[in-house]
Amino acid sequence: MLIRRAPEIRPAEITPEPLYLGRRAFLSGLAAAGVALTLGERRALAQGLAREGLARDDDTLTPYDVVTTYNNFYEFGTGKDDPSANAKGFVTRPWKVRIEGEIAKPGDYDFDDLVRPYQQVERVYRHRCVEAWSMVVPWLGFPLKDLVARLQPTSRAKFVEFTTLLDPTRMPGQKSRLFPWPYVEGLRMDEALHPLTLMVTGLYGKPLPPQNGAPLRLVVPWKYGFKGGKSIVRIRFVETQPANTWQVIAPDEYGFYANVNPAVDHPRWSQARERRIGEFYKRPTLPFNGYADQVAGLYRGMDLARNY
Ligand SMILES: Nc1nc2c(c(=O)[nH]1)N[C@H]1C(S)=C(S)[C@@H](COP(=O)(O)O)O[C@H]1N2
Ligand SMILES: [Mo]
Repeated sequence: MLIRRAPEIRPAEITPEPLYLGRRAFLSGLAAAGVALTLGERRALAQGLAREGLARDDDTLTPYDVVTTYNNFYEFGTGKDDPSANAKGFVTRPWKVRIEGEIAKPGDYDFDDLVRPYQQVERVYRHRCVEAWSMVVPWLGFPLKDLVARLQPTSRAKFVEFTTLLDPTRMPGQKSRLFPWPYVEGLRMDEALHPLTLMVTGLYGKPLPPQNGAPLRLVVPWKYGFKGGKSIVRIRFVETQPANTWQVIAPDEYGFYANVNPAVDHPRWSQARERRIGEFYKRPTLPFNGYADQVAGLYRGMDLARNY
């Protein structure tokens, strides 16, 4: 239901008419339409997608300009507008991804060769930062489970670890000692195999801009945004739970699971509500960011207030 084949963009579909887009050309049409949609168009498009099970009735796509200029990517600075400014000349070809650990087929893959076998899908996901703001983003990518299946994990593979590029000459933020670089994130195997978990290569029908994690990043829509490591160069299958960067630097504030949970406050602020970027009134945060029906079963029997 959630998987959509990226349609061919035919000239007849290059029209910003929102309902037409929602029904027929879907998100690929957004690139052709120049992604300069009005609020009404973004709302109508999201409502069309809601009917297809891709969004909620109260979701409106966050404008392309906002998604690509309001970013968290500390390798390019800590301000929200730093990454779009500082990542401008970031070169993402050639790009190697090392895949190793508990799998039958380890190796160094060229990015383009790595992603080529997978059917690209377009998914509108709510994107909730731990800082209590959120967006609605039309991502382009492929389910991580498709990649994992091809790599043939061994029975010892219990977690997957994702590592961002380490290169202070290209990522100026890494000259600061803010983090123990490189940035590392991780998922439990069943989370990695969940069909909602995406390896993302683009947004709004276009290749991923550097500030959003080009050429390859992780997106796990029921977790806080920091679980989505950007500009990934290593994917490692391991037996023990990876030490993810935010948990390493602030273990009393950030856990491994990081499931969106309005009932568990951050020690310094509430997680009960969130500000959708571009909206004035805060809205309630939903358990598992609104994906509880699909993912709550992964955590049955776990104390989610302790395992945050
Ligand atoms: N390598 C790396 N990945 C990262 C981050 C980062 O600083 N470095 N920030 C995370 C946080 S806190 C969030 S909310 C999301 C933001 O993704 P976006 O800028 O595409 O919205 O990226 C996550 N991935
Ligand atoms: Mo975040």
